[in-house]
This record gives sequence, C-alpha cells and structure tokens, in this order.
Amino acid sequence: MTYVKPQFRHPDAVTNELGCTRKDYEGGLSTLCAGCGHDSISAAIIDACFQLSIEPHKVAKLSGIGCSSKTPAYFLNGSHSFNSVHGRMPSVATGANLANRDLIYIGVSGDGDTASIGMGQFAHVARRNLNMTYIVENNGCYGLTKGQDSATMDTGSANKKGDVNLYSPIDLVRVGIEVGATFVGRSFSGDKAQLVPLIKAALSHRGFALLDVISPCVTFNNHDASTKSYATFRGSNEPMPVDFVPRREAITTSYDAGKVHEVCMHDGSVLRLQKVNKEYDIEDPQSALQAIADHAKEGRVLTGLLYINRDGEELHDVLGTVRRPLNTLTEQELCPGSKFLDSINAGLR
Ligand SMILES: Cc1ncc(C[n+]2csc(CCOP(=O)(O)OP(=O)(O)O)c2C)c(N)n1
Ligand code: SF4
Repeated sequence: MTYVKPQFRHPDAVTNELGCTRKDYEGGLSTLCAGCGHDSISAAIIDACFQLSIEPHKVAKLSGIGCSSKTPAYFLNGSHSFNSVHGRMPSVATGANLANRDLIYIGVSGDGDTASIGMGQFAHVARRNLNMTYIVENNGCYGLTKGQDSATMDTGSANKKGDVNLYSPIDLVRVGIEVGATFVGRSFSGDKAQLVPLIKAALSHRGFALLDVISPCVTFNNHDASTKSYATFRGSNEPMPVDFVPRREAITTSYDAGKVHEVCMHDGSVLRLQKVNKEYDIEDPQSALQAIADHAKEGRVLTGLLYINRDGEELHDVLGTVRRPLNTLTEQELCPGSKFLDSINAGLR
C-alpha cells in the first residue's frame, strides 16, 4: 500500500477565484478506517474552503487527541497546524487567536475530546466568543482507544460488545447555546448538501461557531443498537436544508418566500434556511433550546443552523485589543516605557 498521493491534476479541473483547484486544499492521505465519518467531514471542509476561495496559508488548524483530532493532517496542506493535548485545543486556539487575529481558525475535536476531558475548556472558549469554527466529530465513542462510550452516547444505546449506556447524554449544541456560543449548528457527516454550506457560514461568522457533526465510527459504533450509526441516524434526523450565498453573488430568492428564512452574515454573505415542520426563532436561545428539546422528545435529532447571535462581541472586541495582530507589533510598540509603567503602578497604590 502506498501513502503518497498522486500529484496529477486534470488540465480542465475547476478553479476558484484564486486560480486554485480543489486539490490545492487537500491534505495527506487518510489513515482512518475506510468509511469513517470523519473523512467525509474533512472532504466537506476542503469543499467549503475551496468554494470560499480561502488562501490556505491564512488558516490555522487546531485539534486535540483522537481519530477526529488526526484529521487536520488530511485537509489544507498549506495551512498552519497544531495538534495539541487531549481536550486542550481551546486554550491553544485562544492563545494563537490573541496573537494573530488575522488568521481563520478551524478547531477539530471529538466528542471524547470535547465532552469529557475538554468540557471545561470548551465551555470557556464558547463563553469568550473566540472568533473560530469549532467542529466536533461526534461518534458517541472514543474511537482511537477502541470504542469506549463517550459522554454524548444516548441512554440505552449499546456499544459493540453489547454493553448498554445507563447515563444521560450531554447534548453539545444545548451546552453551546447555554454557555454563549454565537453560532450553533448540527449536521451529519453523510449529508454534504447540508454540511458544506453550514461550514461556509460558520467560517463567515464573526465569533464562536460550533458545529456538532454526527460522524459514525464504522469500527466500534455502527451497529443496530447504536443511535450514532449511519442507519439509525438517517432514520431519526430532521434536517433543515441550508444554502450559503457568498457576498459576491447577486442574492436572489429561489425558494417559496413563506418557507425560507435568510440570515445575513457579517461579511454580507447570506445563509438561507428552509424551515423544518415546526418553525422557531433561531435568534432566540430559549426558542432554539425548546425546539431541540421538542424534537429530542419525539426521538428526532434536529440538524441545520439551530441558533445564531449576530450581535455578540468577539473576544478581541471585549478586550479592546488593537486592530493590528499582536505578533506584528514591535518591541517599542509593545513596551509603554518606564514613565507610563510608573503611572500605572502609582494608580494601584
Ligand atoms: C490526557 C489524556 N488522557 C487520555 C488519553 C487517551 N485518549 C486518547 S484519544 C481518547 C478519546 C478520543 O475520543 P474522541 O475525542 O471522541 O475521538 P475519536 O477517536 O472518537 O474521533 C482518549 C481517552 C490521552 N491521549 N491523553
Ligand atoms: S476507529 Fe472509528 S473513529 Fe477511529 S478511524 Fe476507525 S472508524 Fe473512524
């Protein structure tokens, strides 16, 4: 078996506004199990960045530990990357973002990495509204360490050995809304039509964008007794179709006006949502939480953009940092001088 990707490019390959082909957004060859949902999410990230004509070197990919956290190696070869410690990606992302606000931050985590060891870090990075896209590749288990139940595993769902989970699951989208995430979506690795526009919208959002993506683990959690298998999830999913319109394109309404909700992003791009059967206000956190809970009561998982707050101040606004990235400031600009420091010290006495 070879681990070298062929470099051949089709001469007629479609290019984006930068003149790049989709191949320019790929990464190394995946070593995940064939059919793993995580690979589909990497493909969706590649599509989203290619379609948005993002310059790969303007992206910083960050992750924790897990099969999911390995995936930044499989997309955007030309980007900055940091594979951190289990559950600690948020603090690394916070430090990097504060030092250089001009990069686009994509964090990739697993349900084990986020909902157990990294739960505290996750809550605080969301609460601080750090400007980043945070993707949880949620398979209900710890894939890398051979399939133990994670905290997002549903009560009554069984693992491969047949052990039934007795505990209540943590629903990360509900936690995200409660702690202050300003963009919260859920999708399914197998639903590219919904996932790609959601990632594009998350990348265009100014603030903390959480995407909880159900991503079946074909090796340890893809059997009939699991609620996160391909078959079970397809049956219980209530998808809210989404369509992302970049700001450069003329915005036209192609849907039945009564059934479409348009969300204008900060950069002028538009996210079009086609409503699910029960309408609710996606800009009202209580309304969003109620809709998610109502669907869960009926045994259905609501997917799509579930909540957005377009007026939240991101961390740099709250801290009042200078517009120029801190890592470009000179020592002279960073050091206020002894006179100024003396006056600060005097004010503290
Ligand atoms: C501090 C620490 N504790 C435990 C581990 C062992 N460990 C590695 S990955 C992992 C869980 C991975 O699960 P998840 O984040 O859901 O990712 P998946 O592999 O399912 O994609 C654990 C417990 C570790 N690497 N570091
Ligand atoms: S063990 Fe599961 S999560 Fe890990 S690569 Fe294989 S299928 Fe994916």
